[in-house]
Amino acid sequence: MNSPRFTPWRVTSWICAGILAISVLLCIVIAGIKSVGLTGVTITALDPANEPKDPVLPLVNQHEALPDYELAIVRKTDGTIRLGTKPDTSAAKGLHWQIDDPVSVADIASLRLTEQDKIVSDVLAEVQVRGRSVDENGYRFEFEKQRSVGVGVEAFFKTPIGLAILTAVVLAVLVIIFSQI
Ligand SMILES: [Ca+2]
Repeated sequence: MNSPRFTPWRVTSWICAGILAISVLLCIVIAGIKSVGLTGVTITALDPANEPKDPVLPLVNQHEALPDYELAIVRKTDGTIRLGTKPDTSAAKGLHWQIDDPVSVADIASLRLTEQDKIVSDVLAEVQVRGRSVDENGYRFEFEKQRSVGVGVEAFFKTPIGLAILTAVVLAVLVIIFSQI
């Protein structure tokens, strides 16, 4: 009894369409959660008198004795992104780092502020990205965030669930195409 409405291919095709619908829904939900990207950070020294300075020697220019701050994003996976050093600049009035390629806040383990010393680089403060700003070890970290579809989708497809769903979607689409032939 093979009613044309219920051929095995048809049924498979419907199941695949169902998987496709659920996958797309999951994709939107997870991408939505991960879509907040960090676009900039401003760091202010709360106590400028305590900023790290190079030892002032008679021959060293006073200007060079100012701190050389470096900021890095430590990601949960995929390693660290260095945002660059601001040589010989005080953070008393706030130093701003722009992040041209926003990083999903959900993927950030911490932000790490170091002072680039010629001999040893010291970690001055390390914070998690929470809320609008965090004070740590004499420094204020202010975060600029922006929601973007691109950031969410990119972060989503880096997760194991994302990869599994991508595979499922491709297979489902192929089965649907072949079942129509
Ligand atoms: Ca310096």
